[in-house]
Amino acid sequence: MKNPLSPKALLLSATAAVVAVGSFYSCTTGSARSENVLVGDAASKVYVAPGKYDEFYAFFSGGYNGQIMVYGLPSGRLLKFVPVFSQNPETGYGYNEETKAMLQTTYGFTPWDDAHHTELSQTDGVPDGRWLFINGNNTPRVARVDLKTFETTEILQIPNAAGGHASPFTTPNTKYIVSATRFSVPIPNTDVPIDSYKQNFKGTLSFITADQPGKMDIAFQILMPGFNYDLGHAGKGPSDGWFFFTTYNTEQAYEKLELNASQNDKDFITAVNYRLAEQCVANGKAKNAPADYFHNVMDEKSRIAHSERKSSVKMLSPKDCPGLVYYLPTPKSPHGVDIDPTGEYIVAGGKLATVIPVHSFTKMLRAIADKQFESEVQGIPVLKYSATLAGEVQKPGLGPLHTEFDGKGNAYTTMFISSEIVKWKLGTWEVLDRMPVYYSPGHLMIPGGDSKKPWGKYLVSLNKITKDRYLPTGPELAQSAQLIDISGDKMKMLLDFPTIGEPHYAQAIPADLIKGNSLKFYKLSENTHPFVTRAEADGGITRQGKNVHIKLIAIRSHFAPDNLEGVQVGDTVYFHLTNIEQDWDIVHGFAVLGAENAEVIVAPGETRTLRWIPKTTGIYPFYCTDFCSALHQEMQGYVRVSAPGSNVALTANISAKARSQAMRAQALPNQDHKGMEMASGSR
Ligand code: RUQ
Ligand code: CUA
Repeated sequence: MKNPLSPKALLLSATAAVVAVGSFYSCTTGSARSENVLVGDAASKVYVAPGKYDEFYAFFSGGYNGQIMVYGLPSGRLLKFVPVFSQNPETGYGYNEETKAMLQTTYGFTPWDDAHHTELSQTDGVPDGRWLFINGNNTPRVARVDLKTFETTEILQIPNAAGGHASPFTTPNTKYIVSATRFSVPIPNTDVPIDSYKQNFKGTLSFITADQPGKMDIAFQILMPGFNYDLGHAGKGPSDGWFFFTTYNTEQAYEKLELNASQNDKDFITAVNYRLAEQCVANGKAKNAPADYFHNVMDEKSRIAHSERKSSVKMLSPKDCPGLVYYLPTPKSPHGVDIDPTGEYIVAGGKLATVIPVHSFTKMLRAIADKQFESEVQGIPVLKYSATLAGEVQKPGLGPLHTEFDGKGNAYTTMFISSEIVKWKLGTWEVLDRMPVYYSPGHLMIPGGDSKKPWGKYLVSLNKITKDRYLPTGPELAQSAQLIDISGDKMKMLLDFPTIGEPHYAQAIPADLIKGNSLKFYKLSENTHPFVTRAEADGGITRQGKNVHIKLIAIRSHFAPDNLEGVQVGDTVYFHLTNIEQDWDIVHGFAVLGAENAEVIVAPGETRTLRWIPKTTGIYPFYCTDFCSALHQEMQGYVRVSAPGSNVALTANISAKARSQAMRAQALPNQDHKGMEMASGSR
């Protein structure tokens, strides 16, 4: 199937690479250039025929939209948005009463965050398709998405932290995920002069237990000097048991960081021996420190989220646990830190560095044993650069940020400033290939590319600047992702596709590891929601003071009850809707005139609640918002709202059975059907 690359194409792609370097701001010629790097069979390599499945699921973080986008690869087809730190009108997440608790934080209801890194759970260092984690940067949080349901099922707030950026990277068996502070702040946070930074500001590295769903918690925090902690990755194989974090602003600047945090020739990679941390905690070396944070969990059976507020964490200070932390000097304001599949090499992306430095784990252990320290920072030994260095990739390009691996001994690094992906060889550090990308790539992603076993077939470049890549859509454009074939010696550009928000990172996994586990519906018999309605005749309306609870069912194509009276102005009404279907992909929705909340979408077998406060008397229609059947447009009902103190009795009409589908099909010839459709005015 594969066409050998013609010499002409090679020449063209080499020319394109040269032209692209350093000239990405002259965007008007961008499209022309990228056509040059396309190879003849690119279209067939990304074509997934109608009705066929993609080979990989890819999970892109939504950046400042707080969500996750699920794409199929290689087609680049968008499959789903998973809301995490957001309210989502498509699913009702964060709007319906059952999910609001997911977004609870100590700052109040927080339906927004800046979500940077998707991270698949791992077994023995390999992505396993059970869960997907993602971090919230602004109000530091980590979330778990269950890949059976593609739903956010758990969110843990990170206390004593600000800017949860180095997160939620996992250890090889998902025992822990981590979160490190990007911003140092006083810990506990308190009112101090900003210029007391050096004296009062600290960082924390949080290790979060993650292998038991519903039970995430802070296992311990490590109190660190007041630097900025940027990214992290766990060791694996020989380096299993260690965690590595990039560390910048070792200058401890607190103003004009652009200049003042770029002074030092080298910053650090922080190496943490977390097995030793476990021992120190077990031996009572950690202190109980005050903390204030929420843990929110979606109950599997009732499908209702609950919040718990917690007040303390185990805080470990490096000086109470000697050998816990070492600093590895690393040029210059490093961003990404990536561990190769063997676990031996620790690759840093020094944003302002002219080389890509690679540390050796073996040499690091030796340097520690031989005490090859150049200094100490607040009791933390700083190892000698020459003692841990395995090699440097020379002249890689400009602005290295992130590196992933193909499992065949090669590494791929994004060059933000020179807008290219650079392929280089582990061990010899020679540059093997370059591919211009459009424009300014941040992360790149190879399925399993940060794990022990990359599926090294494709690479996705996540580009920060789009400019002329797509039809213009005003001042803000979709972000651009580019799919590159890395199965051969030379990279081949296959596809451009847009992404929404600002995807920082993405991860991908073979579809086979997920698709067979996908839940088709919730079992109605297992629904423990207190307001579940299991059968048509069980619905009804009840009053508790000013609160009115309406229990109703949805089934193709009606609600029962569908006529409700006795509601008064001043009441708060709760519609508890149970979808009693037990069939895949048959969801119903609910909306009522004047509802200020998003619609409620209810999956088969589950119960969802819409809260509604009618403000004036009158008749209020409600209807199904999901086109569920041929008679979807008949799926409606009425609520009568009377004046306060009115003597209209509470009644719920449960005669819906009488209006069964068959009867209606009979009673509604085409003519009437159309008339009703127009009258309902909803389409
Ligand atoms: S980031 S572009 Cu992961 Cu937030 Cu590097
Ligand atoms: Cu149910 Cu439309």
